Amino acid sequence: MNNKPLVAVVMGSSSDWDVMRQAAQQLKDFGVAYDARVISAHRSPDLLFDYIGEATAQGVRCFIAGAGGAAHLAGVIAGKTTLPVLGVPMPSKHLQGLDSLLSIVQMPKGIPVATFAIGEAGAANAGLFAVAMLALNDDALAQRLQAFRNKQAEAVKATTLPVL
Ligand code: RP5
Repeated sequence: MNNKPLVAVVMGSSSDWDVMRQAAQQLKDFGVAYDARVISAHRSPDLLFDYIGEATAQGVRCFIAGAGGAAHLAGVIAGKTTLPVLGVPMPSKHLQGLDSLLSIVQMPKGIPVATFAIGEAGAANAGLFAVAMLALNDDALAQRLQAFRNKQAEAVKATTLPVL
């Protein structure tokens, strides 16, 4: 990992890491430098605002934000930067992440957050979506992304079902 991250991966709690590591893993697998942090919008709002400024000054191209419950992290980041914000709803104890999903997806008009699926699939896809955005200006990355897609297609093609 070089020290010039292109993607900031932020989550509201260390309890989110088990899910959010899927986003980081995709970025790592594609060789995209990232910075992963625990910063809470409600427990540490000043730290969040400072970090958004620092990360932007360092040249990050987008934020991936994972949070659960009344999940305002992605929306607050989106309100503070014009960089793309990719929101990942965390599974939650009482509502299984439906609260997180609605909190992230229902952004009022004017401040968009691109919202992904609840949990691990959403985190991984947010990482892949960040890769796709960066690949618009990086031919080598675009080729790696295409190869990744080809591999999935080949796996489907090679799938056989048990004979009854
Ligand atoms: C949110 O509250 C976090 O994003 C996390 O998903 C949820 C629970 O946090 P902890 O109580 O586990 O720290 O802010």
